[in-house]
Amino acid sequence: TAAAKSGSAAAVIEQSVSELDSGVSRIGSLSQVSGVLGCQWGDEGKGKLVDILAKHFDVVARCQGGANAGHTIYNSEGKKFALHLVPSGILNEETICVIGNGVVVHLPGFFKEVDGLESNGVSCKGRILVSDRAHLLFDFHQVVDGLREAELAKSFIGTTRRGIGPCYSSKVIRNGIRVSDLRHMDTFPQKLDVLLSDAASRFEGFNYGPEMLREEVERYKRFAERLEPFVTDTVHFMNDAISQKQKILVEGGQATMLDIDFGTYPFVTSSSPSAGGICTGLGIAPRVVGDLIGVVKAYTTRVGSGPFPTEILGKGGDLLRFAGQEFGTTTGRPRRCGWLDVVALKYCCQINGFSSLNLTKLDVEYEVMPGWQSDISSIREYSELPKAARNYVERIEEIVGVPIHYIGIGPGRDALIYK
Ligand code: 2SA
Ligand code: GDP
Ligand code: MG
Repeated sequence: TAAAKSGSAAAVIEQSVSELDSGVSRIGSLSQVSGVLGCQWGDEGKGKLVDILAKHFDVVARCQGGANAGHTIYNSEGKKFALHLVPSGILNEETICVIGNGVVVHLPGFFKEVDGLESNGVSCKGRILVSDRAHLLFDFHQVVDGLREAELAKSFIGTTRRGIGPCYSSKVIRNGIRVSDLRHMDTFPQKLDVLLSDAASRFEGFNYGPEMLREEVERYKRFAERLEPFVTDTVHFMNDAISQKQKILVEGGQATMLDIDFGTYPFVTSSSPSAGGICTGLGIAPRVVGDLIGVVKAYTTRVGSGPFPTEILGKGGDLLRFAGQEFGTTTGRPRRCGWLDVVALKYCCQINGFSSLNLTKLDVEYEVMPGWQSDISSIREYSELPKAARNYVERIEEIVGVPIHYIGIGPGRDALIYK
């Protein structure tokens, strides 16, 4: 920083405190109910921002999607965490994490994630609430996901194969099984039998018999017992928290270009990762939702098939993939890479009405511009960025008409410039 260059220790401390203050006051002024949503095709760095913001919020809630999401976070010691179903507020001890009614919950995966967090010293006890209305995603949904992809052959979607589409199909066709159904184990086997028989009659490759049902029911009896302390009427919880003036941060999974309504259909996910999903996925009123921060990468990535107008094929794409470490957090798949698509970003801003943006991975952007060949990852003040980098940020603001308040220049908690 300028102070560091001038060499005075007191000036350095004073300056870093004032930089911190500007960031904290910006975060502090976010609305009581705020949200962090993806602006492209996912993996913009939502998890990192949610983790940073979480200590200023009482509750962090997921409202849609499931374990298809992959949110990578580094804690202050640089330890890496990859979260899928558990909200990215979990690393902040004071935060309560809600898995809302709009989420689809794969219990074996959920317990594995909780065990992994606990064994890494993150206490989850009493801190994760799972909606009694959330739909259960069974292993068979994952099998069906794979069978559907195989059936589509060359036109496959490129799903994460986490069973998301098939589980939301069960929900919408109205024979899905919800978390609250685990409290009625007498009727559970019959409900599961309907789902499994359906899958077996639809797919030749799906083997199903009484032994499979019996084993799955026994497994779910054990899961039901273990899940009970987490189960909550989260609609009630969220609305109570709002009346008690608690601060709530909603964490989006995936992104608007993958939205079932607004994305590049049919190459989309099966939920609503844009603003509307917040109300339907948590049971809170639109008028309580305030600031929404859109997270956008300085370039674009997408995993899976589907249109990608600014994709860079060949060497250029490879360069971005390696510089940005663009590999799926859930599946490890290489992500397709390309230029920032400002037309798509503008469309996304229209749909979601963002109050500000978090531009991420500016440190990775490799466009050759005068004065921007340097490593910007240790810069913490906007004015210290190379002129070409600032021009880039300001041009995006100008085109999309939303201020960029947060700029990512590294994966760590401290690697954020508050503009
Ligand atoms: P699905 O599994 O039915 O939701 O897949 C449908 C489309 O949605 C895309 N999708 C994603 N895109 C980016 N990131 C996601 N999460 C993981 C990550 C992905 C991974 O953080 O890296 O590890 O591969 C995610 N989840 C779903 C998917 O690619 C399909 O295009
Ligand atoms: P999410 O799904 O939107 O939460 O994003 P992912 O976690 O799947 O992918 C984003 C990746 O970029 C993660 O590995 C983050 O640690 C990393 N990341 C986030 N912000 C930045 C940034 O500003 N610069 C760099 N180099 N990496 C970042
Ligand atoms: Mg991701």
